[in-house]
Amino acid sequence: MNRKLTIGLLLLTVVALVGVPQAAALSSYLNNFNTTYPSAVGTRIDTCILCHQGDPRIGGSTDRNSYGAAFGSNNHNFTTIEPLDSDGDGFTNIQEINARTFPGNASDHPSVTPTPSPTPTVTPTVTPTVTPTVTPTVTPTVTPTVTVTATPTVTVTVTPTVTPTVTPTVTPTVTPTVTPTVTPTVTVTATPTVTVTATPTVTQTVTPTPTPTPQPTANGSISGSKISDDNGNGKQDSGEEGISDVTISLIGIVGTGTDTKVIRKETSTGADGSYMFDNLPSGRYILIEQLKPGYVPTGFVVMSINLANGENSMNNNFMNRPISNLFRIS
Ligand SMILES: [Ca+2]
Ligand SMILES: [Ca+2]
Ligand SMILES: [Ca+2]
Repeated sequence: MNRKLTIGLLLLTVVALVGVPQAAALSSYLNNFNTTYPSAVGTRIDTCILCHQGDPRIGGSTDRNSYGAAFGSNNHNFTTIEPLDSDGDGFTNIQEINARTFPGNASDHPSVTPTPSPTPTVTPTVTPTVTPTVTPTVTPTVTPTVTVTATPTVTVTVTPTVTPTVTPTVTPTVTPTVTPTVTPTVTVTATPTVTVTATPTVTQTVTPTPTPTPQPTANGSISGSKISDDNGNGKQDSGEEGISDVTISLIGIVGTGTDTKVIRKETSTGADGSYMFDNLPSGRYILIEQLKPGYVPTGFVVMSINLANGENSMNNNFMNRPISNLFRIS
């Protein structure tokens, strides 16, 4: 072996001792990234500048960018920093990884505005400790309390509210509206039309006929006798005869108003003692007898007679007793 080959081997050993640890550390994190996100293997973000300012393999800066810094401060756990937006470009780290953009470079981000997903990935560290203790204690206590309290409260409240509201509203509205409307319409229209038209037409045709009072002017008479009342009892008995040739005077007032006039007449009794005045109009008359010597009156000396139209007033007798038998006991 010559001297050049020996020096070459020494250089490779130095490079291996100095440069390899840095490159091995970087590739181990990148291998860890590729293990976590297998679909990203071989894409544009499967490179050192995912976490660093530059690519150290070509002389770039090894300083970590914002994503690499977050990775370092979270115990080198890619899953933990998925919900973070390390470069502040509006997209979470996992969104950028899925879109193959660099989560540590704000100028490189997905072209389409993503739908912001609310913090789903914070849960993984919290979930395993919370879930097992909550679930078993909640389930048994909830089920029995729901079943028991639901049944009694529903049955009790339905029954009392339905019964009282139905009964009072139906009964009062039906009864009053039916009864008053039927009765008055039938009774009123029948009675007045029959009774009114019959009465006035019958009564109006009666016309009184005036009866003219005729004025007959028939004459009447006044007659009588002068009787010899021998026993003086004032009436004519059998055997008592009339007294002849005695004057009977008549004075009458007849007519009315300006036609009033006085009638004066005289006559003498006949052989049987009778007398008569005829052709006398109606009026008020006075009869006066003339006493014959030897006689005294046993009745009226003067008679007053109201003679009606055409009346014949008879038996106007004058009773005279002879003085010769005045003291004889009859
Ligand atoms: Ca971002
Ligand atoms: Ca970015
Ligand atoms: Ca006599």
